[in-house]
Amino acid sequence: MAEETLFMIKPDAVAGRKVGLILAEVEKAGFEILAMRLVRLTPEEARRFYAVHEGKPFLDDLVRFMSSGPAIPCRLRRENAITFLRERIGATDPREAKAGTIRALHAESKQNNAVHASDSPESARIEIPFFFGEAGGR
Ligand code: 3AN
Repeated sequence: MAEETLFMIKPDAVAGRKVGLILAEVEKAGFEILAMRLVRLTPEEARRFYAVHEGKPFLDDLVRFMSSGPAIPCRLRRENAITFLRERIGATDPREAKAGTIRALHAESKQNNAVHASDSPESARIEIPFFFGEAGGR
């Protein structure tokens, strides 16, 4: 079944000029780009986006990183999009990510890990409207 997910190229990958390479990999993997923006998150927005990590020791640094420069959220569609994209991006820590995954290729560290992808249908239902509102960005 065709499914939608929220994908985001994080500030490290935008600053590192990896946007074209990463989008090429996403398109080669069969995803359709339904909407895309370039946004600079405020610290408040970054904290709200990562609300599930409230109380974690890395949250303040994560918020600083995510608001340090522009990021590119994308609304993507594909068969089995959520599970498939999570496999394509690889583990949170690039040292543990399988060879050939986006994080193995492009991430710097566990925090500066190049990309985000919704980890469940519940997350996608919250994360897509976070960036693309009621009208879905179309
Ligand atoms: P994923 O992005 O693989 O779903 P999450 O949801 O556990 O991973 O973490 C969200 C983000 O928080 C990660 N993408 C990463 O930037 C950061 N993060 C997670 N765990 C750590 C950690 N132990 N130290 C530093 N940053 C972390």
